[in-house]
Amino acid sequence: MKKTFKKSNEDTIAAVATRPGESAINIIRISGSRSIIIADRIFKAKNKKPVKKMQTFSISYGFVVDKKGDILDQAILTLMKGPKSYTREDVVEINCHGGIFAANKILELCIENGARLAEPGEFTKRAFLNGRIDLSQAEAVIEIINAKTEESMRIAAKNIMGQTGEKIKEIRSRITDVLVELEASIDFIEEDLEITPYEKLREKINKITEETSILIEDQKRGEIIKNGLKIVIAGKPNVGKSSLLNALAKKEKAIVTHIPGTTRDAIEEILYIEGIPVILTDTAGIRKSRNIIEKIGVQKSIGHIEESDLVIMVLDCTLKIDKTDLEIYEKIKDKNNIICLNKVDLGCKIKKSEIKSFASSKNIIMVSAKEGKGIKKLEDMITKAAFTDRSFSTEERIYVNNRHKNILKDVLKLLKSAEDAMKVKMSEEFPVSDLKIAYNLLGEIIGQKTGEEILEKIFSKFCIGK
Ligand SMILES: Nc1nc2c(ncn2[C@@H]2O[C@H](COP(=O)(O)OP(=O)(O)OP(=O)(O)O)[C@@H](O)[C@H]2O)c(=O)[nH]1
Ligand SMILES: [Mg+2]
Repeated sequence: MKKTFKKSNEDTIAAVATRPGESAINIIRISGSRSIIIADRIFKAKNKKPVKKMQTFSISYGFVVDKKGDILDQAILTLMKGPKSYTREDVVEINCHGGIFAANKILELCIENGARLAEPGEFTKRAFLNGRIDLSQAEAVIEIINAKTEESMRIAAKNIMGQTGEKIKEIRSRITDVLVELEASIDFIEEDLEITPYEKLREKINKITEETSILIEDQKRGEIIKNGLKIVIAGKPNVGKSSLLNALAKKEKAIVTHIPGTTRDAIEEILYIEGIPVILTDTAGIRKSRNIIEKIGVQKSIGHIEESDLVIMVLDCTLKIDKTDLEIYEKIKDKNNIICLNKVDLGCKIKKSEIKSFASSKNIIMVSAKEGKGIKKLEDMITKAAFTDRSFSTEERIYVNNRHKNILKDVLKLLKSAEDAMKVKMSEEFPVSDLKIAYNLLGEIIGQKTGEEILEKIFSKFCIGK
């Protein structure tokens, strides 16, 4: 056996791919040029056929044996020869009986016979390095493993099929089109043959900018679908915040009393509105208080507002708007917000126009948390506000991840810079340089010219055996 300390992509790797612990079966995965040789050393088929004689994508029943030839376990072996395998290398999977002992023992045998322990995500990394999938597809594999809702699983499944990669390639090829025209002009400059059609090219850049912006905008929705929409209910004491949480949650989660300052600590409830997970937080009513507990509660309320995706500010519509309301609005005005006039069952003293005099919010709604009036409308308003009015459907949308979004934001800046340069008719070298950088950056999304450090970071999030 070759003893090397440096891990190489040429090594044959092995890992237990199932979760250790009690289970019906466990799977040991081996990938690399030596996997068939190793399998033949540790597995004896009942029909005596060696693994190297097996057809690809066939299975064999037999026994795992140790060095002395003693049987360790009954097993089923699957052979998937490269390049038509997960990693594009020869892959052998051994299904053995459940429990920790058998699987670990078989893994040990693989190592003794020349395999090296796989690192987290190394099988998927090889699939990427060997060109079977692009980097965005590899990332989607983790997303499917981590998916907590059906909707987020569907998004990840589409990305595994390469949807993001396709879109990025399309944007890159549009950039190439513009680059070709610009570079052709540079070539002809000496001969004074052609004037660069900047107007036409700017239009093209604008179209690319638009598409890039949509991807960034939709990432926010994707994030919400994956991790839930964080909504905070805020307002003065006693306006009916806890009652509103209960009305939306359809249960008596928070304590409601007529005493202002009832809620001291933030109360969280997870619910689903049209299939979207919502993390709804009821907070302590905001007012100046001498009470130390209440003061801390108010501080917390402000913290929650800052972290939220959407704030529902509740007003008691039987009372006139006062200074505290205006101060609270100051804290939420830069947030996506809904202004909720509560207690309409008692008659409303506030006119919408009064609210519009200090708030720019277009989302103003009247409800009665106590009687459940207007709650359905409020739910509709929440989904519209969260998804900035664009119809909500995962079908035709592409959801990039956070890493992709940050790259796309840089691309957007470069596109703008290229467009600006063309606007003021700077020489072709300037937009060319911006567009080339943008083109290369986009490559990082699909894994072209992606540094080892970034790859490490991505694949380390995987579990061992994947
Ligand atoms: N008539 C009527 N009363 C309501 C409505 N919503 C809440 N209330 C009453 O208003 C009082 C305060 O309600 P809460 O939900 O505890 O108000 P809060 O904003 O959570 O108050 P704090 O926790 O003290 O900040 C209670 O007596 C509720 O029954 C409503 O829609 N109509
Ligand atoms: Mg309360």
